[in-house]
Amino acid sequence: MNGAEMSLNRVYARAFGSQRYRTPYRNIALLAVLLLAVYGLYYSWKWDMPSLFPDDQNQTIRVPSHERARRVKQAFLHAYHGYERYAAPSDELLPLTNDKINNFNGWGLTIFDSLDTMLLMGLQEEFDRALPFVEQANFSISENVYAPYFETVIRYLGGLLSAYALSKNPMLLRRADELASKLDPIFNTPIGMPLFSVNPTTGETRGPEIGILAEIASLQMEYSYLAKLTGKKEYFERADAVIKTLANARLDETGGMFPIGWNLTSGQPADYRLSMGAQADSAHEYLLKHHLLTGKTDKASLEMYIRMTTFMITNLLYVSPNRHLLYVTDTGNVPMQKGKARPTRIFEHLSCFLPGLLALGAHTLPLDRLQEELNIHLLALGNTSSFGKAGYGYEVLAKYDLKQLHLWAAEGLAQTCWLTYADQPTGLGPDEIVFTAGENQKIWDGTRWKNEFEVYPWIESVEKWRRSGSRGPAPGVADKLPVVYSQEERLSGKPRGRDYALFKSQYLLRPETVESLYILWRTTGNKKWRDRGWSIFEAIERHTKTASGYASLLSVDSLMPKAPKENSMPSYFLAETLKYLYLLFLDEDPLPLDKWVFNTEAHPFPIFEWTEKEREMFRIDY
Ligand code: DMJ
Repeated sequence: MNGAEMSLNRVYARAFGSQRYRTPYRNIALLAVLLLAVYGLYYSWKWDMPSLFPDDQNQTIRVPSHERARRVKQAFLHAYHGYERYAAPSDELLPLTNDKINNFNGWGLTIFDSLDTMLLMGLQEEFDRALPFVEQANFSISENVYAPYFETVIRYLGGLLSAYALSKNPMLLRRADELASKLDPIFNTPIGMPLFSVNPTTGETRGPEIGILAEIASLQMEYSYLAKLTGKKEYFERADAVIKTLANARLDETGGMFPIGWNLTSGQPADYRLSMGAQADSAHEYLLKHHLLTGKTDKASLEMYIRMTTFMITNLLYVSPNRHLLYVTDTGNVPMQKGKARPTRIFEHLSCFLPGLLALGAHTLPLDRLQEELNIHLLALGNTSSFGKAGYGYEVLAKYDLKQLHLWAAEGLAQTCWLTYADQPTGLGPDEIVFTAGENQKIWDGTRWKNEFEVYPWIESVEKWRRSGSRGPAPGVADKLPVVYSQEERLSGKPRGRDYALFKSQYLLRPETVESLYILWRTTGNKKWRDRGWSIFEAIERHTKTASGYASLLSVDSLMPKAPKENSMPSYFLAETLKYLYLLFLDEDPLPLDKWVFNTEAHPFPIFEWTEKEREMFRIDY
């Protein structure tokens, strides 16, 4: 008997008593342990039990990334084949009834929105089958029906341009050019800002005088890239008019931040509503992305991006009272009080693009050397007469390392976005939640949590944490375990412990959270973001799959007996959600972030620079 066997025997002897009983009990015990282990492994594989570890590290071992990417590709094929079979060339599939709907012009929206995902996934057959539909789409609609301009640009035009960039098929560029010229009457307004909708056949336009920020200021990427590809000055001018209008607006009432409502005649703000979510999101997104797309030459957009993020961090960012979840919120239509915007404490799924945007900015911009490298003076941005009330915010941030601060906000927000998924019995995130407010609101004073009493507690907290040299996670970004309420807790109507309540409980197959997980994975290399994306994908498979595609959910917190589905599969599920998930698990990176920029519908465009000739021809002054 060797030493190890002797000590094992000693353990058994202690556990099972005398020598007499040792052998039979030992064998039975060993067998039982073995059976239990096999059963446990099978059970957790079959039911995909949440890991004991916050980041589901066991899943990484179980499913390698190339297999994850393959499974996402299968999901795309399932959705697209269902669309092809029951709905093409209408706009979208109705995945519960195997029916179709024309909700965006009737030109085959899902085809246009899916082209570049097919190319990235290597689905040549599907792509080849799609091309004749793209070539034949007539880009016209019946009288008295109007194409919503914003959606048409980000989905159809963006899809065509991106598919062109990846395939170099000239038909795609020709169609993009044709579509943009048919939409052009939309700009027949006093200062060249787009109205809400246009009939591309008659050229008639429709829309109120007060435009919505996201809808009037999310075209710069598409039009600049189109100008680059076609050499047509008019496309450059469309983008430039938007940039100039935004840059020249008087924003003293909103602290330098763009509100949602805009007067399309004067080009000035028309209300006080501030948001990073619905009706505002992509306008904020295009500030950074247009700067990056044009090889960092559009400095006006960069300045606006720095101003926007400075305001957002100092006014719209909060932390929840008990779990210390970082979130970004909106304000109602009321003027700022004492220089501070009043929060609604609503946190939208749509805002979950923001962690990705902040991480992209921290990764690509010299945020810690703005003054030296870009001649951007933070204090000057805040102290001009146009944004008087923002002064204090800029003063606060001017002292700090902006790169660190943006990354901190990115990681904290991404964690909250992910937790809103992991907290639900379905593992899928609600469309809107509302956070607990009031006296319980906590701040971190460097050593402990205290009640909120300062205007900008968070920035101070992070800076104190940084100065303290702490090795632990910064306030608001430590990894947290999900809080899943039991059925009894939900039925009792008074569950506690999450720091928020569901406000709109649908899951609409939206991309924003997985988009941010993807950007965080690429920019930080931390595989926890990948693992969280995998949990989300598994939940999508488990709860939203139908015989012909994938369906939105009416509610993320009900499993009675199954999560209730809605008869809708938006095209952005194929264009964005599945594309970002696929890229998240791909080991090689086909779209390095210093060479490609995604439009707001996840259509990648290659970064370019204006030539001297183009600068002269287009009269580029940035
Ligand atoms: C997408 O169509 C785009 O990302 C848009 O900018 C807003 N959100 C939807 C999907 O949620």
